[in-house]
Amino acid sequence: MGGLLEQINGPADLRGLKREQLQGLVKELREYMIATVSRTGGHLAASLGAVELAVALHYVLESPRDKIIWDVGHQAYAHKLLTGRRDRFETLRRADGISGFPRRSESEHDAFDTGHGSTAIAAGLGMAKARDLAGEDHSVVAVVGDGAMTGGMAFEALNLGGQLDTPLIVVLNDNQMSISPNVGGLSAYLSKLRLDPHYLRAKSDFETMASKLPLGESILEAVDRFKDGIKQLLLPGMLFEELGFTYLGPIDGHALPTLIDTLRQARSLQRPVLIHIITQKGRGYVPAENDAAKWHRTPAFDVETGEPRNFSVGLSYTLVFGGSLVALA
Ligand SMILES: Cc1ncc(C[n+]2csc(CCOP(=O)(O)OP(=O)(O)O)c2C)c(N)n1
Repeated sequence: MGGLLEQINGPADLRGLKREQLQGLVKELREYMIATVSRTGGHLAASLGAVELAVALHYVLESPRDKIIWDVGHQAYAHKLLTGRRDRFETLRRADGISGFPRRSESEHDAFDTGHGSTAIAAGLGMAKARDLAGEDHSVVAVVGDGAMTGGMAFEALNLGGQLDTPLIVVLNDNQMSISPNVGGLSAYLSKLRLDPHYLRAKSDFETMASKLPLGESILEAVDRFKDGIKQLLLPGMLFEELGFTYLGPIDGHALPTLIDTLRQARSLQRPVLIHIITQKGRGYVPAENDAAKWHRTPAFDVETGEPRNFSVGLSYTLVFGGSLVALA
């Protein structure tokens, strides 16, 4: 381990670092994660892709006052390492060890117990509403993958969240993968946002132009009609905007300064915001970058070759559970 990670025993230590130190911390986190998971096995690829995000979130927010909810929770290893579980990380997914997913019983920084996908926005919405009722003002952030975003509960929560109009930040972590490559209409829509630079240029051109037009009544009406007519075609993120979220993005989810600035901007808006970040699943470990589906969840492996380690781990929970179900059937 290098010099930075061993100084981080909680998010407050991270916030004490200078901005220019964060990139070094990101590197150490990836190395630590790869070395440990090579012995324990676990969900490596998704967590490797969310290292900068975890660092940026804990740099900008003040957990546990602010709430961070990781959808599924399999991408939260960096979050675990930054929130006082570095020394116990070696016990990952073992009996009496730390869980592979966020657990409130494990840390005050785990805002919600996860495992099942597509729940984070709904949970975040509940926490945001509870905050409002209690007269508090902390931030609530739900991190959702593009795979989990296709689940019905995620859409139900977006549908309500935009209308409640209370501060809630959704980070859409778009790595183009579910366990395997993502499919379907939402996936195609996100690709369009990602790949077509015209969307981005059109958005800023339109905003500049609209702000320069003279403010006569008829012109304003015309602008409104014009906006309604073309915004569906031109402005990025209109699906989310129409649901009531301010859409920020797409941004590079591995560019720490952009992530930090965008999170601060989102928080200052004090309303429902969706930040669309583009990340690479498996980032920083070449075998996982090359085959993210295989590395979604890995057994213990040899770091040099990427080959599974050849030792018996005995019966798995899944094997026993599946076998019992079959026997009962
Ligand atoms: C309700 C539910 N269905 C299926 C799963 C199995 N599962 C775990 S991770 C995952 C992929 C999630 O993809 P995404 O949200 O894009 O996250 P990524 O792994 O790409 O970071 C799935 C389907 C689950 N955890 N919960």
